[in-house]
Amino acid sequence: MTFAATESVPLPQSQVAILPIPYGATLSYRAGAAQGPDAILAASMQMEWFDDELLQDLSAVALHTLPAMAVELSSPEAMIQAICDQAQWCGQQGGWLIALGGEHSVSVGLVRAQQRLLAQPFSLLQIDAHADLRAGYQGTPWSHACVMRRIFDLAIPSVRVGIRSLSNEEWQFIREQQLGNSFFWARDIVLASKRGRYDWVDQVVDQLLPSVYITIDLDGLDPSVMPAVGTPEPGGLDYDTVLHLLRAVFSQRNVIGCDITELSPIAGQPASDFLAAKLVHKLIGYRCHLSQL
Ligand SMILES: [Mn+2]
Repeated sequence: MTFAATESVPLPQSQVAILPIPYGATLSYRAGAAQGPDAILAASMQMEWFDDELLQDLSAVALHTLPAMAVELSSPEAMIQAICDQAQWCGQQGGWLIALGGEHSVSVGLVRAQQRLLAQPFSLLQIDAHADLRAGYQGTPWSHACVMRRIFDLAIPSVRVGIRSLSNEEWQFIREQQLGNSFFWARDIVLASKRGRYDWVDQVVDQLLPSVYITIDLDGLDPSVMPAVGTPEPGGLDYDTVLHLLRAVFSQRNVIGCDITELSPIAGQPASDFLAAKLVHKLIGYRCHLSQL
């Protein structure tokens, strides 16, 4: 299956490459994220290519959909290494990647690949309900609950938006490392957005280096619009707030790649699958029409 059933142009000639990663081995609650990529690709077939906001026909974009990654079951670490190798290869071929998870731990491999590809430092923008800063979880340091701690270990500065769930251990770590300013808590953003205030968006962008990798854990959105996630948390972002933020980042920074993770489809409820596919659509449009390339 390819994104929106488009014919893949060769990777070196593509503007955007899509990498499905159907991996969900360390999930702790609703364990369906391995079905996420197929659900996004299936929903993508139903989307209009014309973007009503950019007023652009995205069918002109040169897309390459990579084959879904084989899931490495020997260990979570082996899977993350395989993802890193694949993303690095894709980058060396000239591909600009949107990866479709899969559980959120896939982002560690994707970010590590960017670090190998890029000579200069870059920031990470995390949209998520969870801090994901645990040192280890359920016996592994490579769990989805540790993804941002592993990225911290890579010395990549991160800005976190939509967070509303963390442990005392994580809070102590945030205090020790003085990471508090990098948190844009869901409760503040939701309230500001309801009042039509978006000054927090400028503050997010101000913290980002010129090059930015974006990781979207779909549970950053509110469960009323995105119920199909492994661990739904109340009090999340709405769809338009996420787009507002993404538009600002794409138009003011060089986005080097993105991932969308944790879609865990619910049978008979296609709205979440459609939201995730539409978000991929938006990322493609912003990349091709807003970016300072
Ligand atoms: Mn999360």
